[in-house]
Amino acid sequence: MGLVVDADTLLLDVNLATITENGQPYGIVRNAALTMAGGQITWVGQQSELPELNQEPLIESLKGQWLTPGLIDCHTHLVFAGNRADEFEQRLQGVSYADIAAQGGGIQRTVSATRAASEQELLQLALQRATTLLSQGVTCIEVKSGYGLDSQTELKMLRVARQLAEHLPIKVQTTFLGAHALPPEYADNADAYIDMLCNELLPQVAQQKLADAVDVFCESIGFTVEQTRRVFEQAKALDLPVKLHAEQLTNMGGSALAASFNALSVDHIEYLDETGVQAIAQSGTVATLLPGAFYYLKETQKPPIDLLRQYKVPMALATDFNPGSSPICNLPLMINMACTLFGLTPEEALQGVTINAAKALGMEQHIGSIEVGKQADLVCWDISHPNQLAYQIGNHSIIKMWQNGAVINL
Ligand code: DI6
Ligand code: FE
Repeated sequence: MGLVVDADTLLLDVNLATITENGQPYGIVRNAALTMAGGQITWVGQQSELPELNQEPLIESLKGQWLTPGLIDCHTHLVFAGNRADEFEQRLQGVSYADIAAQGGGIQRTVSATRAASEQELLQLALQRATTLLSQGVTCIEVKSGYGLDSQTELKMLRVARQLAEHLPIKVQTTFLGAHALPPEYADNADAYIDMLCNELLPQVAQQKLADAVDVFCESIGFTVEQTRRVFEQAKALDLPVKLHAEQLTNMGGSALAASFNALSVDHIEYLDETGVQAIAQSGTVATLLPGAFYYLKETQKPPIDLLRQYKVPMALATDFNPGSSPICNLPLMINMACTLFGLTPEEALQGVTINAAKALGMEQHIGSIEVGKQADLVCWDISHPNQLAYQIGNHSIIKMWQNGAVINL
């Protein structure tokens, strides 16, 4: 008796970049077939070895095209109002990002605009951005709060993020980033703001199930390691995983703290040193690289890629899409930038927006690779090899996409 596989859909004559460790670069399987049932992948392998199926599936030949897992943007701030093009002009004149923030620009500008916007307006803006990402092959996004900095607006942002998945065939993971900047109401009293976050806002966020994780901007122009620890302790008490904006502009030791809380990821990390890399290697924390912010801020300090490789830290890649340091709504561009700016290989970069991005969201059991048991979030590309996804900028054509096994109308 051979294996009988459950299948409502059968894809034939396809080349797969499975992004699994099957001994081939990119986890390639050529001349493959794939079956799905109930939104999950039920069989993957050489077409010549296709087993018996339990029903008549819908059959589709992909004519030798390439399939990858759906891309995952694991770090975005895509719910916000307004833009900061004038600050871009100032920065081109030589004013630094930190100076603009110190003068009341930067994040505060976006906070004012986001507080003033209605939930509907924010949703419309966020839907346009999420639709853009979806059209690039992105089937899952993470979205942070952090442009409200008061209870009302932080909750509004998280509700908007949650609503994206009701309107679009895209998965959304939300992250509470109340500790993104100090709001004007708490000027010069960061500890009191952290008290408010821990005692009032975070419990509401948890109770309303509005966040899947908690993040802090731990930085010279953000919050201290000690303040970060207090937020993380409350997140832990509420059973929420943590992640951290760490070591972006200076080496504060935030990554080591994050590791001690088994953080899902530490993000940016241009200034991370070997001790920090060792700490995150031990905790299994993902290093999320954000080449868009590096490029936009004209940073010259690169993240410690060789050390991350040496200690086998999984590297994820994301857009950090936000109106200040990375107004870039383009995940495929990050695949290229990670190679050109940071020296990742095209294979590492593709892992960064698939399996390692899934790990950075704690979702690697469900998405991020083409494997039996995972959700059928798939992209069929008009390419002749997966390395083309790193090589080419701006003209990737997508033939077809699936979210949970259902064809996405592009
Ligand atoms: N790091 C960043 O790169 C963004 N936030 C953060 O903590 C920048 C956000 C902004 O400038 O609006
Ligand atoms: Fe960010």
